[in-house]
Amino acid sequence: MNTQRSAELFQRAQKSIPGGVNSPVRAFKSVGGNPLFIERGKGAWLYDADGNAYVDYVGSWGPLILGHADERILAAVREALERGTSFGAPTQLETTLAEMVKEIVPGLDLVRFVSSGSEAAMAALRVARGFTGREKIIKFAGCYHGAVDALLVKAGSGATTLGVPDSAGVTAGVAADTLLADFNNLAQVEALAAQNPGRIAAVILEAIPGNMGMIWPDESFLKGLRALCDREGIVLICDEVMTGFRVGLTGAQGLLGLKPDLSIFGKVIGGGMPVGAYGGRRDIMEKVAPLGPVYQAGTLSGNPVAMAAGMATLRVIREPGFFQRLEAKSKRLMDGFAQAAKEQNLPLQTLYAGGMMGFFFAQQPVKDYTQALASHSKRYVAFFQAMLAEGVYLAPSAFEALFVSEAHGEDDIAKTLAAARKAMAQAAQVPA
Ligand code: KE4
Repeated sequence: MNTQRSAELFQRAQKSIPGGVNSPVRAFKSVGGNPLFIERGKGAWLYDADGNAYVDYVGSWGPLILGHADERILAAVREALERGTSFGAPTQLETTLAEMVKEIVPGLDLVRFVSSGSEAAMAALRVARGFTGREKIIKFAGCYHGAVDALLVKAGSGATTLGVPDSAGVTAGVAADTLLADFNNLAQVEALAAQNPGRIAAVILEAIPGNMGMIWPDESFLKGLRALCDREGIVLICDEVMTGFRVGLTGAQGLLGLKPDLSIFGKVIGGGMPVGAYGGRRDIMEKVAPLGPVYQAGTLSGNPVAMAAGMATLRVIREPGFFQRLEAKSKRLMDGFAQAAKEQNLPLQTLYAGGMMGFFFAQQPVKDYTQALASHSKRYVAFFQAMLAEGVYLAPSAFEALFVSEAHGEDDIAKTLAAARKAMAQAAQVPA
């Protein structure tokens, strides 16, 4: 596959942008080779600067649940654009999208829009600290909640991909207030709570992590977290930036019966435009300025064009049958990957929920960060490169999730599974 033009564009980009990318995971560092420069996308397909075409399972890291350049979203954005791009004043669109989100996700009394998932995570932590008057927070190794100082401690996604789960520049003072536990390990959380009585403001988690690969929570773990937070007066924050409106219409919390105090969202609710959101219990959210003493603000928060893209997306995905059809595609794909691995005698663990998928080259199901890191990431790299050569674009990291869209059709899935059979043979060449 000729990728000369991408290589030239990458050289040029590196002269002006750190690493030539505006987000580290895009740099292909852990999978080798140069990142592809994308010219355009349509439906399930991406087209790079050399004219190569790929069936896309990154979907801009989750937002594009309807596929690239969906006509319904483009029409909504064009209509909004005609009226102006931004006002820095309230618009009806923001209220309508907030009402749509509240209608879909139970327990959201108030919602505030921001421009990214990181911003939403930062704000949710600040509100939890302002509400409780406490300073410490608990996060889980391998969970990623955005590029937020307090949360870049044993973080997943690009931080793990690049092997820098604890970022430079995060001060000891900030990190000292971030307590760490292993995902699916309730005993560790109980011990942290016992060692820090009355000092923990919040527990934050991805209820179905997708940033150390995709991992399934133990039911007892989530139930135990909820009970512990009730008992200790700790704010339970569910990070649904990736899983919200993705693993099912009501996200991981709806799928798993979790009732968080605050939730954060992003990705799908922006339909590919910059949107994040945080919201939840009224008594907590009423601490947010201008109602209360917790300050949070943003020039482009609730941007009307972004709101229009989000509304157009939610109008489609809330229709009956949408997630059944989407999950059937995920099942076809993961079952096909498992079958292809079996033909090569390769141990493969697969997971899917709604339009989100994950797989590990591992003997046993992966339940936490340590086990994720122990999976055979070199086999992932071989598989990734072989799939790319076959025109299938997977996440350029073993520590991410994959996303299917409404636009992925039977032919796209058949092409993907044919490529997977070849790519598994390549992965099998990598010694155990
Ligand atoms: P953003 O600031 O990137 O919009 O959202 C941060 C975030 C928060 N919470 C979860 C669960 C997330 O997955 C993310 C962002 N996800 C990564 C990919 N796993 C975004 C890709 C990137 O960093 O370039």
